[in-house]
Amino acid sequence: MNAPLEDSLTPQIRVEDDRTGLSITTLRSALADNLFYIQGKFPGTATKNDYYMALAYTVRDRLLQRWLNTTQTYRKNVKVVCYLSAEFLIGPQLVNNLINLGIYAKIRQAVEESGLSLQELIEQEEEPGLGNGGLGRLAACYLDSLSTLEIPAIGYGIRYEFGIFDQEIRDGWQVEITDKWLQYGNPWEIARPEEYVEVKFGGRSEHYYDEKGNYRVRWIPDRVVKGVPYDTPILGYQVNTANTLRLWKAEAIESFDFQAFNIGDYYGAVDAKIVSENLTKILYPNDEVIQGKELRLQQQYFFVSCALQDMIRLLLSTEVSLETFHQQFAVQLNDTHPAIGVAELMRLLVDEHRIDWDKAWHITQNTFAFTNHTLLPEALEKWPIELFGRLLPRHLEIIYEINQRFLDRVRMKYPRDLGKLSRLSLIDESGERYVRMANLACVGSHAINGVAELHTELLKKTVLKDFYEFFPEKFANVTNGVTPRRWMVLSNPRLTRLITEKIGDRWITHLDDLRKLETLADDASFRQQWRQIKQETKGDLAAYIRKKLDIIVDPKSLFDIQVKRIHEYKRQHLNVLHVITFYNRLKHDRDLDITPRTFIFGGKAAPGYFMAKLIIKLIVSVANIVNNDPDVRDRMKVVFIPDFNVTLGQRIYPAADLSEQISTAGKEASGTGNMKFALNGALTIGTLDGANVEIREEVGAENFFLFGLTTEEVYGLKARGYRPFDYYNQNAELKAVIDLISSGFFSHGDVDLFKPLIDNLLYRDDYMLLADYQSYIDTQEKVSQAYRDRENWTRMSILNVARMGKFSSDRSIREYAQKIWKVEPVPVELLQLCPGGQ
Ligand code: F58
Repeated sequence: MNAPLEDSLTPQIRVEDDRTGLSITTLRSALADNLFYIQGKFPGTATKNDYYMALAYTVRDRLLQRWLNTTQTYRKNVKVVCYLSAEFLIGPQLVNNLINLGIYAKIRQAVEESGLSLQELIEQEEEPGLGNGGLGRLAACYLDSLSTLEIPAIGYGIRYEFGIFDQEIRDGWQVEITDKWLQYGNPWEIARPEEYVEVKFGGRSEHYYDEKGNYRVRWIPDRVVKGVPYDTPILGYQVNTANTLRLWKAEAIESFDFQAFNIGDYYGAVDAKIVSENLTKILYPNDEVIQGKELRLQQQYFFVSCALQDMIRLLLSTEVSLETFHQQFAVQLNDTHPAIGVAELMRLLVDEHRIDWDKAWHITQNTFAFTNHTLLPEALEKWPIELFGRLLPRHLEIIYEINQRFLDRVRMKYPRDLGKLSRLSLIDESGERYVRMANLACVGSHAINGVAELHTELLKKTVLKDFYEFFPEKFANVTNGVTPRRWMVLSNPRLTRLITEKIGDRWITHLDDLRKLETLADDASFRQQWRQIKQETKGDLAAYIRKKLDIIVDPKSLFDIQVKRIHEYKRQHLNVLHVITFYNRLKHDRDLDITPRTFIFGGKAAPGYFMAKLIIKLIVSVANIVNNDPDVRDRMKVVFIPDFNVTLGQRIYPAADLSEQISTAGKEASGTGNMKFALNGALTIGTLDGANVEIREEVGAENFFLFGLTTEEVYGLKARGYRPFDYYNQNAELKAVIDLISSGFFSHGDVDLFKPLIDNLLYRDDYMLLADYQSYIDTQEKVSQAYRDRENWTRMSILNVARMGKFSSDRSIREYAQKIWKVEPVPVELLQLCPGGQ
């Protein structure tokens, strides 16, 4: 990879020694030192991984200086944002840190002078897959922006030993392989075992009178687990701010249960250790559909309790009163996964720190803010009361108390409206009783936001309607964004260089500057350069596909890409219906003058999600037939790239001509892949869903391929009674496609294989693929026509990029900071910190 930017960007460093110095000589000697002293290897016997580790430590040393300065600066009474998220999908760290430190080119030189290839070392890094998809990646983009904007922040989450599984495709089916990201050690984290906290589970609560005769409650747990923090410094771009991502690992309080050990029960003694450590073993790989698993609730409570105890300790280590907690911390709940924090903060304040209920409630409500990421009813978390009470008996009492006080206010506002009361209640009593986490989050927060304009409006009209009517002032929208550092500078060095040559580098932190490219859209030689870069980047992806999958694709064909988690609402199978339509048209008319296309898919399916796995099988089956059919050779190819993750995203987004954003209107909360594609010059084919609406507004309707029903039309059609079978019957081309799948053409004659998928489409079609089919096909035809006019396509591509300024996560974070958190930047000065001193 080429240097994204040269080192004119290197920030001023005042200390020059072996661990902080940035000269080539210092870097080269630091690399050799680390190979010897950390990896314990001579160059002759060192593996690539040894070199990667030595390099990573060389870079980490340079981060530490900034990180310690940052921590030091924050001791001075500044308000800190605490982003609570069960997932942080941060991606590989090496290159990002090189770029943010401004030493990419120097390190490359130092590495190459040692006879190594930087690219090869970069590829050694295992990415930490501590998230499922958009929600986890958003948290990572937000950490990048918080640091870049110099806003004091801590990300709190879970250090899963096994992150999202690695995906392999065998015989067309997804196979899940355990992700062992820690097996060779993680150079980016620093354990802080001395800062452990204890987290209780189970048992009962006990009511008593304290020494002053005040009525109090204490929790007598039946189990205690230790939470050990592991910190990863998150450096901002060209600033000295390095905030902390603090992930918690569960450990047993004692390595052995000595009582059990003494009576000879050796296995029993080690049992407790295993049970405790299981807590943070594995990330639940489901997206959108939640499973009410006890271990998942334990994970949630575990990391939230660790985080809140950590904040309280930080606060009490200063002179400041605990009653100012909400002035010191703004705590953002990334969906409902950390919503138990509302009850936990109340417990800590009331039971453990003896603050009275009303004051504690004021603090709590002013501390928390809640982001919702979904409209799918099946994704709303709720926990059976029995399970909840068994695990967190005191929290259940607290939730009942919060609920009673809240429902008293509801009754006051809506006397005799039992429907309202039962919908707003924190407890679902319609059948088996549940605790509703979204309701807890809404009541316990001062701000509630959706992640795109449409999504926020729909929240107010549907899933959170009653809350909106009760607390209208709490609702706000903050449209998602992505970090241009990783999603352009790092992943698209060629385009980064071209843009920077033309408009300077300010756009990297002020993405609106890309507007300056607009006039260049009319410059033929600029368009030529733009096209050339896309061509080369597509060439890189083609080479990857050939090497990994042994499929030859033509970089001159239109790269039509859909990468994201596999889900019925995201409609990868609608894309497949188009692929087969395209194929049929070619088969029926061999001389058809079409625009050659490469259809690329990627994404993981939740291991228990049968339909999603069947969709993958369908894609791969269609690919096998199409790619081996000489009749369509050179005109179409279909590729499923296995194991889509952050690293692969960095290769794929920049290589796209067409971005597929084709969810059923009203289902995708925002999407963020849509932004990464458009920022890298892909045009979008999409529905009016999530942030697509705003992307289209920004880039202009003429530069966006819109199709499909609107949300209102979806609702309307559902209400009138949707009959997918009629669409099938009335559309000969659609019928031919469906019949071809049913005939076993793609499944070696097996007519049963795809039956569940086809029956679902014909008789249910919850996501209305058949209703949108014709509009999608017609719009794809427009795409093909548009691609033929290469000059105009390039113009549209340039205009897309030029108008993507809004979708920087810097903009999102500024909005959170102003509207919700009320925090200001606190610049960090790089002081001379000598080890052992200060
Ligand atoms: C995603 N949600 C939304 N959830 O689907 C997407 O539209 C949005 O852009 C993104 O959040 C960021 O706001 C999502 O990724 C999960 O992965 C959860 C994981 C845990 C279980 C429930 C779903």
